Amino acid sequence: MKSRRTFIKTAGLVSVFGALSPSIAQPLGSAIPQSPLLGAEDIDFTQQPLPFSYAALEPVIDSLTMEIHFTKHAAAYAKNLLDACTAEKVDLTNTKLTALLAKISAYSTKMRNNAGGHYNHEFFWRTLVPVDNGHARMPSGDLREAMDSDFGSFENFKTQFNEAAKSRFGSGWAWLIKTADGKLKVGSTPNQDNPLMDLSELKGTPLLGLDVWEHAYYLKYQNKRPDYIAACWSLFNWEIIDRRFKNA
Ligand code: MN3
Repeated sequence: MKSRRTFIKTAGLVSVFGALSPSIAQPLGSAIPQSPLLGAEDIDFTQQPLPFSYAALEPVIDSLTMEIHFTKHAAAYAKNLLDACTAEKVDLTNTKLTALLAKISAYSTKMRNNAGGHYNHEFFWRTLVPVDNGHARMPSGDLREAMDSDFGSFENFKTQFNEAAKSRFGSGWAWLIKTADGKLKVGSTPNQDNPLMDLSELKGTPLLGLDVWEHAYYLKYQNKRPDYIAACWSLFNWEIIDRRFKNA
């Protein structure tokens, strides 16, 4: 088991990082490039380099959207999170971001928006793989069985997820989560809230999250959010999502 996982991890690193352009491969600050195969457990308070180039998700997500999304929107959440942590005296060396999210109601709105914004984007990038990566287009094994059991079928899950993503009014995220009682559940959160937050109506461990803010798709899809949602299914990395399911 262990050697297989190590092999997959190494192969993934070579194939994904091998395709990086030099500008993207530069670590941000002192950050060390993370394996794109990490599920979510490595997400901390700093923005990590993208595990793919800006153009890697074309034609689903265009290069300019990806660049603006990463270098402007996501970078701003990360910076504002650190500012909020300084102002609200968060001990960064002894605090896990997930623990902070779990008691986000004790902090400011600025902390809520930016801790959520930063976590959600780091989580999102790790969920995506280039279209022609040869990856599975649907889950298998335990996760697939859980989907059959909790939704009836993968297609039913997909329909529910699409509906959650389409119907989220204004800005927000659609999620697949594992609840505390071990069930799979689909839902959405407003703005940059997420299911790890104590004040979220939808609560559980995120397995898959989709950004449905207009900044994520407007340049290419304009008002057609459903087209963006439909296209994103070819980018989801079911190996990662399955790992999150097993670890949750
Ligand atoms: Mn976004």
